[in-house]
Amino acid sequence: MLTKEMTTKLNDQLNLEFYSSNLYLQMSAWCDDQNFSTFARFLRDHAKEELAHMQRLFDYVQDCGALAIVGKIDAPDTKFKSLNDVFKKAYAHEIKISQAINALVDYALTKKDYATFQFLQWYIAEQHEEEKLFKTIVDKLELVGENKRDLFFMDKDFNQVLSES
Ligand code: OFO
Repeated sequence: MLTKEMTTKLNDQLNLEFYSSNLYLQMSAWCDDQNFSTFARFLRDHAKEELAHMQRLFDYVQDCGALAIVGKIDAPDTKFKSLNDVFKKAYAHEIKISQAINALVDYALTKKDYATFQFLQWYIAEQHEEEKLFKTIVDKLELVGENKRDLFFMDKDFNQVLSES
């Protein structure tokens, strides 16, 4: 059984995952608009993954007999300076999500809510992967720089990487 406080915290996280999904969807629109079609596809697919993160939390809250609450979600930014800017912001966002998950895990342990502590382990592993993924893209973009032509070829290369994965 979830306490009222834990339910609120899980619902907050659920809504944060919703925000992540909207953020990546919006970023994908920017990439598409700038003709970075592979990065756009990657971010659109990632937006779907974030919805799955949200759904997992939603189901857990409901399965515990508490009420999942979909709240008001902030609108993400629509303007970005460059592709580099997009992915730096995405990476910074993932770090923020990891911190939120860590705080939740910490809270669950402090309150001896071992079921929620156990449930959250999946998110710990997932965040590790997500941070690694976005960091890799940021590092590659740093190497390529801001030249549009180079970025165009990187978008094509990225297509190759995605189709092989
Ligand atoms: Fe990107 O992991 Fe959820 O938010």
